[in-house]
Amino acid sequence: MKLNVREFSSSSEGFRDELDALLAWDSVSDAGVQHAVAGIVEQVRLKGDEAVIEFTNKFDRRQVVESSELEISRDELALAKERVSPELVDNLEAAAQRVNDYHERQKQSSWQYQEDSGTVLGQKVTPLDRVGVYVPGGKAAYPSSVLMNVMPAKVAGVKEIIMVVPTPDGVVNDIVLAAAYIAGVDRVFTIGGAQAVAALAYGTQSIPKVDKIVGPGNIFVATAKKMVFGVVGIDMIAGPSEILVVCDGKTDPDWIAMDLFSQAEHDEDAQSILVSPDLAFIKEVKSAMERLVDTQSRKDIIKVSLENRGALIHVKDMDDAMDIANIVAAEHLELSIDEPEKWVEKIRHAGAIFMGRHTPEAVGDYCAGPNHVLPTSGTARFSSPLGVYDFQKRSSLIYCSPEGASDLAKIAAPLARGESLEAHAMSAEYRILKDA
Ligand code: HSO
Ligand code: ZN
Repeated sequence: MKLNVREFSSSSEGFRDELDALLAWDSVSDAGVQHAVAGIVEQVRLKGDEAVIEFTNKFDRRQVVESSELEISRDELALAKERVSPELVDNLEAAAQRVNDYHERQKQSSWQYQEDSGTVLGQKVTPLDRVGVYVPGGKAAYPSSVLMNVMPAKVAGVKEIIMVVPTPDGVVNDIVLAAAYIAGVDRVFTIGGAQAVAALAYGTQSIPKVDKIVGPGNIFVATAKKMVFGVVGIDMIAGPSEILVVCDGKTDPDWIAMDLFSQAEHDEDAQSILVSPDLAFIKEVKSAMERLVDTQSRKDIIKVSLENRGALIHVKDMDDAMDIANIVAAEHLELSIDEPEKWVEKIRHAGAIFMGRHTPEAVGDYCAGPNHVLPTSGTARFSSPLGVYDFQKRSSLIYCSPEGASDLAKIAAPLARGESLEAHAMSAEYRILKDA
């Protein structure tokens, strides 16, 4: 089967333009969607449960009458777990444990220091009180994402975690519910879309208002999250999955083909790119992909994704490859090369870096330990994987000793007068010690 994948070379004229065109991605900007979402958010804010029930019945084709029908209890989650095969439950639990252990190391602690005057300065770290986790229904219902979104919040010490998941036609996904049980979600509501985001942001009679909303969703969910940002915190607006594989030509081409497929199979907009200094190897990977693609259950999605946004890029050498990796700032970067620990030093921008030939991105998606919620679309230039720090916040601590206050007032008061703020100046000066 012939595959249509862009092939180009970093030494060709116009390479940078070609690369930029390949990477271009327009996230949330549809005016029609904006308008629809604004209407839904407003209705939920004004009418609460009544609007949530109305939109849920309409969009998920349900017949909910009472808001209590929207909640799934912890006992029901436990029953869902019973319906999942014991092997799968074991694997979910093993993954949860590894994700937990990794994230434990991310916990930030409060700190303080004392100055000679006795003044103490510090930072107090506190978990968020209540967090909402959005879990998509339908084709992108990933139990692994339940673990990845909930575990860091748990480790941070968030008191209450509320999960929302749409159940179109009332169909629940037992594996998603089992993952919620294992991860320790406190309450689950079977709602989705912009109405779920609005319910979490503003609270309704039966759905508690949260402090932050995390989790991926379709364009309606992403647009709603952007809209309620400020009322609540949000994690990020995730774009389609991406993988950039840098290979020196010495890894089995079948392995690389499958690594590229593993992200391409997520959806038609996903992006899989191979960068290599070995042109013959690029051809081998291409033939491997052509041989293997029809063995894939999601071959139709893979083909479209590779045709739309895939690329095979020939580079001069490994330094050139590293430069391109830094421009792309990929969500997932595989360094399928010798001495990855040496080359990784050159990488400045990537969501997660998979080092060596034996580290497929797929293990990171499930169970290696690090989070699989990662910055996409080049946002790794300025943002980081979802982590415990996203569920902790910081308060500054200041304790002034009498001597310390007196000293600081002498600096503060003139600065306050420079801003014409007399009350500030006097408030500080009242603390100046008479005999100092
Ligand atoms: N690779 C996805 C996460 C995922 N993969 C979930 C499989 N399941 C994030 O880009
Ligand atoms: Zn994946």
